[in-house]
Amino acid sequence: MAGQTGVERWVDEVARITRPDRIHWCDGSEGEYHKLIEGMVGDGTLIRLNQKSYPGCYLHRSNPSDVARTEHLTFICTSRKEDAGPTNNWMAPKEARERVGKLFEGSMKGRTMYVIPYIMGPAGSPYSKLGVEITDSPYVVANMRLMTRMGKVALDRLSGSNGFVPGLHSLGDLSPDRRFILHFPEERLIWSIGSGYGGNALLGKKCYALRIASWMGREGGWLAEHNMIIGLEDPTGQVTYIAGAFPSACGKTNLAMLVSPLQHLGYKVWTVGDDIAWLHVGPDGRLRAINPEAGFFGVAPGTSSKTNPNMMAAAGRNTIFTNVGVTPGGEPWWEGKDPTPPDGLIDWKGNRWAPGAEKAAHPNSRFTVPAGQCPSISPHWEDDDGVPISAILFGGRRARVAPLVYQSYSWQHGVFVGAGMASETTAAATGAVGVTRRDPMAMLPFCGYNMADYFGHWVAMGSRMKHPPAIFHVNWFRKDADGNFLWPGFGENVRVLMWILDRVRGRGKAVETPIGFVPAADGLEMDGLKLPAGTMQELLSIDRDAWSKELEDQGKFFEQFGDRLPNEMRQEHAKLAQRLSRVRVPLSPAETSKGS
Ligand code: GTP
Ligand code: SPV
Ligand code: MN
Repeated sequence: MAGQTGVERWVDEVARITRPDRIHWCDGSEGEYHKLIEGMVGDGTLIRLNQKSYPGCYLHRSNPSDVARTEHLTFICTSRKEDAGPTNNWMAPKEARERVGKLFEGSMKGRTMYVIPYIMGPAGSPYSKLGVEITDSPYVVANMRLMTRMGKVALDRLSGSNGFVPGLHSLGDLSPDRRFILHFPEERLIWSIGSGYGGNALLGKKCYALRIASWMGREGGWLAEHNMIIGLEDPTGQVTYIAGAFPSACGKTNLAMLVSPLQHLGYKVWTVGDDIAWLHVGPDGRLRAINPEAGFFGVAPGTSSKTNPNMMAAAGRNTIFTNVGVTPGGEPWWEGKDPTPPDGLIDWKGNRWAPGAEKAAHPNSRFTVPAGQCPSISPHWEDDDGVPISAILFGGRRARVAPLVYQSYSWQHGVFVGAGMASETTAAATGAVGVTRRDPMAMLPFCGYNMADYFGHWVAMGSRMKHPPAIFHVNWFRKDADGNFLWPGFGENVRVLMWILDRVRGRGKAVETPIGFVPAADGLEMDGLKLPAGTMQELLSIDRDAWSKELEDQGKFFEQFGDRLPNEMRQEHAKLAQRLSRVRVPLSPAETSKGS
């Protein structure tokens, strides 16, 4: 009962400060959800979509200044600044409580305060964790119901334990000047005010499952990662599990739901998770992954029945769409859904859309979908012990430099590959789009502690495992001189997954290069895919001079950590420099081999 009392005490304390008109404890029932939805349809927070073609689907238009994560307003509040590290914004806990505490005073006046008990992870899993979010946004409640196991199921588990992470959220006045997303990892506490947007407001997701959990994982010997998780089935029916870290809007969801064009050869992808993985060393000495979430908060633009038919099927019912356009027939619409925009389209702000510069859907428009609705959902996605991971992928958007795929030489080298990765920024966070930045392990915005210590933790995890996963880097986004993608991507990525599977099994044709093993010119299965002459060579080529520049950028990035950077990262950086210095030709190696 201690936990229950703990929650009640905290709820009372928050209510005294925020002064809501009413307090509602969420039970997570269907009836509660429908009442919430009806309330939001009534006050215009939601728009009912066409219930014939999109049963149970609604559209939410957010405040136009609140459409993405705001990284510059996101803080790690540790007592010592060094523990947050140079890549995080830091605020002293005392200052944070005073400054932001003021903004919560009376912030829920006239509103209902919702108390959301929730579980991150399958209800019976030893790896799952509890949270309680307090919010004054019914939109947040509805989304939390889709994204987590919420309500009674969590409350029941809570009464048997006292460990839960409290997260306080209020919409405040939605002003970006009074918006703060604060994490107190030492106290396991989250405060968020001034935004209703996904990653800022659904506190179970990035705030808990990544920033707070990464801190917990470092203390407890496990990892909380920005990862999709898939099972790749081979012709014998054996399934090999792969985790993949790509930055926001860089292809995790799409890879997780890949429809294989090689099903006739017996290869198929099963979805376990699309955004977050908690990774523990299991009793078998293998890395085991659970997906702490229960739904997908996916990027709408670019999603179509061609690129991601599984998501199109999943998001056809019981889905909340945020900031997409709407057709006169009441169906959601976004760029890339079909080739031509329908007549009479209304844009994401509710205005009549006309062809021109303005997009009908915001580039970071999203859908919130129950994971169980995905046709490719793995029968093991809710396994209490998680799934055993055989390979980890790091990847990003790189128009140049990074080849389609390469394999690291070892766990330690693989950690360096992840630590040194970079990607072009996307609309998932406010700010410039398309700027290349270092984004180690796709965790730059999500690591709740000093990233130097994080790299050290990754190195240490390797020695805890009897069979550490093989580590790869992938890049679906390499472009030609005219700015066109060289690789068709989406379903065709299964060809790369097949090579990865072969490599994990000690097979697969590869060439040793300074950066790692790259597929031989004829190393990938190309049945049914014809690329223009020279394209595969270009996709697999390593440009010595570009990599020398990359090495220099990585060095600069690592420098900011000073003495705290683990020696292993310095060693790997030096080894890469050495291997590169031995290359005599500017391009290696694929340009010399005649492709098939
Ligand atoms: P978050 O939810 O922000 O963490 O993103 P994510 O990593 O799950 O990205 P997602 O799969 O939603 O993809 C983001 C965008 O990239 C979408 O517009 C996709 O259509 C596009 N995309 C995904 N995979 C590929 C690919 O293989 N090739 C190309 N060209 N585009 C892709
Ligand atoms: C991301 O930005 O990486 C997302 C969306 O997955 S959000 O949950 O809003 O952070
Ligand atoms: Mn994400």
